[in-house]
Amino acid sequence: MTNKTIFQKIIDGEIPADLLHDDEECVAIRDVNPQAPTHLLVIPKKLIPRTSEASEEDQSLLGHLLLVAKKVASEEGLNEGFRIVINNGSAGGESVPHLHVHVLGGRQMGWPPG
Ligand code: DGP
Repeated sequence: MTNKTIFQKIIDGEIPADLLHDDEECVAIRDVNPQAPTHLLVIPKKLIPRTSEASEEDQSLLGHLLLVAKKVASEEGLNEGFRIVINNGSAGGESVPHLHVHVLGGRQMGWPPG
């Protein structure tokens, strides 16, 4: 398969990555282009391109991603707070068409987000 996303290649072990979390359903890695002192990505192993293409059968998986997000945030010491972001589609700032949860922390977040 030639059109795998970069995340699928990481999940499939074709590209080495430091896995902060790895279970049957998802992995967590550090973002290569961090937007905060700590910037993690929680990525489902199932290829769901984006939230708008998730279905009812993904309900448990989507909840699991948030639980893993808070676990890795805690492990990274983000005790003062953190932000979870899921970009959806081009206007939402999505660049990799494989659903992923951003976990950002280590600085004060602003609102509204850009
Ligand atoms: P988004 O714009 O929401 O689709 O976020 C994609 C993120 O993926 C972006 O913050 C940069 C990150 N990224 C892209 N390629 C790689 C990679 O090869 N390794 C890692 N660790 N992160 C990547």
